[in-house]
Amino acid sequence: MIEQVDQLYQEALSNLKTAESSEALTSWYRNTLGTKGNIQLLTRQIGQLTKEERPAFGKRINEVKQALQEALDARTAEVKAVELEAEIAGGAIDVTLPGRRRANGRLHVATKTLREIYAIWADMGFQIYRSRDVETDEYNFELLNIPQHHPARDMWDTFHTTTPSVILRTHTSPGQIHAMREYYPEPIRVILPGMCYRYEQITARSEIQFHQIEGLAVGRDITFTDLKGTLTSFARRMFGQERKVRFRANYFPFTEPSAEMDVECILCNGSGCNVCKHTGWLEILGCGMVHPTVLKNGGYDPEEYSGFAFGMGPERIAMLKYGIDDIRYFWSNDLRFLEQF
Ligand code: FA5
Repeated sequence: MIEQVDQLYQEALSNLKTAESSEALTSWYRNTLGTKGNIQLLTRQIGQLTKEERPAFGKRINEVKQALQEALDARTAEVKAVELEAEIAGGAIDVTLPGRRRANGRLHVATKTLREIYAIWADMGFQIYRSRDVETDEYNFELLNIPQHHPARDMWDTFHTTTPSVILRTHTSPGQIHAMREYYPEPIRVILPGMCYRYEQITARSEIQFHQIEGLAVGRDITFTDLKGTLTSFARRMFGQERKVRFRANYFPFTEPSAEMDVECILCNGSGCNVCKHTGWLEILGCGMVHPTVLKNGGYDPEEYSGFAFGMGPERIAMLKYGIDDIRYFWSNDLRFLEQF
């Protein structure tokens, strides 16, 4: 069988000399040294030899494999050099072709909107207060005047952790309690931005994860007039000085009285369209005077102090501002959407 090895070796060497392209070398390798090549097939026949014949056969096969590999390397270098020369001689490079533009990164539309909102509130003297995403039931509900049995809990279903009473916050409002407990007895003007989580059906208007920006002002003699003036000023800075706003009575357990604020529809200027459902108004936030129980839970005496709070959804605001018709675009990572902002 050693003669067969030698014969294969000679044949392979002479075939190699006739291979004149990279493709021909690849196919030579496949037929000779590859896993289904001739040398490999012959190696598998070692089982037919006697125990005494096997070492000499194995040794010769290994020598031949090594020699063929070296011959292949040398031939590859020759062929590559010829191919390169042919390529250079074959055609000049067209340096007038325009280059490919490098794709620039940019801020996500949600981040842009958040920063725009931060800037307006900073201008009005509100500082950013960061609060946690993972909350206890006590902060997310109870201290905000929503006890265990309260039906208002149905408005905010959430995700629970394996630790009892530890949940993902459904709104940024628990940050009000953290801020009050930290700042008492100082007056407070803060905004509390961050992610919120709700266990609810995903639709064109609702996600299970979205940003909110909460606002809180606490001090002496703060009235509903302050709330209206401050929020109106915010809306005009955000949507244009001529923009009309209105307040509608609403219910939140942690504010009393409570309201929702609408701005005149940005798309139809109040004349009625599909986006505003032909009302001429768009809801942008919930607000109200901080409930005495919540003030007390934050450490402030409601006889001496009062305050207002509000909560808005920046993604919904961006949807209105840029005419985005589906909130699911925000987190689907589609560059065709993201590159528009
Ligand atoms: C609240 O979450 C109250 N904590 C707001 C508040 C704060 C009222 C302080 C009074 C005082 P609401 O559930 O309406 O309220 O949510 C507030 C805003 O969050 C909505 O106006 C909307 O813009 C946004 N939002 C609520 N749910 C979703 C959702 N599933 N997807 C996207 N945005 C949402």
